[in-house]
Amino acid sequence: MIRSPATPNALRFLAALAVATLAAVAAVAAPGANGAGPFPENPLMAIGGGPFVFGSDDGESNEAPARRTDLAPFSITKYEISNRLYRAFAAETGRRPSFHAAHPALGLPDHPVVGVSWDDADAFCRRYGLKLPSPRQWERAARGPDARRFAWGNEDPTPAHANRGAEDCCGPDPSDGFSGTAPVGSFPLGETPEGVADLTGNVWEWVDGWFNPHDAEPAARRTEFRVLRGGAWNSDTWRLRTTYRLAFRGDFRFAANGGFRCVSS
Ligand SMILES: [Ca+2]
Repeated sequence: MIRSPATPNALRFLAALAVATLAAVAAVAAPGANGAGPFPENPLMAIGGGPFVFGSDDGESNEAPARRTDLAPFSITKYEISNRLYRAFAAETGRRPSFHAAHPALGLPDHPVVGVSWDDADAFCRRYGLKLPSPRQWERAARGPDARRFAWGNEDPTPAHANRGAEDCCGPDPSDGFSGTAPVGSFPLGETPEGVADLTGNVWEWVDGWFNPHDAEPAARRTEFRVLRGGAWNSDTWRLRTTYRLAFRGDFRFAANGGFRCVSS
């Protein structure tokens, strides 16, 4: 049994399982330019530096406090990492395939890889000269300098904005066209103004570091849990918010709704 400081979250994350039983290092783009990076099908998108609001006083207690902070420019993959890219990585390195690699729906090439541990995700990014996003980088990419509630703005998610779940926790909402993962980039209306897709919904995304209180600076203290962000295909509106944090054990690699993307900084 997985133990978590946020047991309801853990149960909801695990609930996804039941629903879903169903090269060489390349050149990395310098921050500031769109389109380059190691994956032609998943370009790095430039995210501006400067001040932004990190954290929230209107969410769970672990999202507080909201504070203005400065961040250097960086780049982030436009899409979640796909099964196609993860398969190539596993073939190159001999690393185990994702847990759901052979699943007839979850394992489709254009869908985001799911069934990967935090270490798997970290190793993937490093293989290509990238890293997992820091919590600040992920949150800045998702909410922008204007403290958006969702990747696209402050309006609640609609079936056209994101692959999200039912409001009656924690199943899928097929009205958005998908009862599980969707091919990455299926919701252009839900992209951020800087052109990053699926930061809200589709699959949760591992971020760098450990689960610590936001006001613990630095947040590098090792704990039992890693953190995922952004909500997934079975998340309600509350969990899709850009400041929501899902604590989970990093070695858990069986979830059908957890993946990742990478940054260059
Ligand atoms: Ca996502």
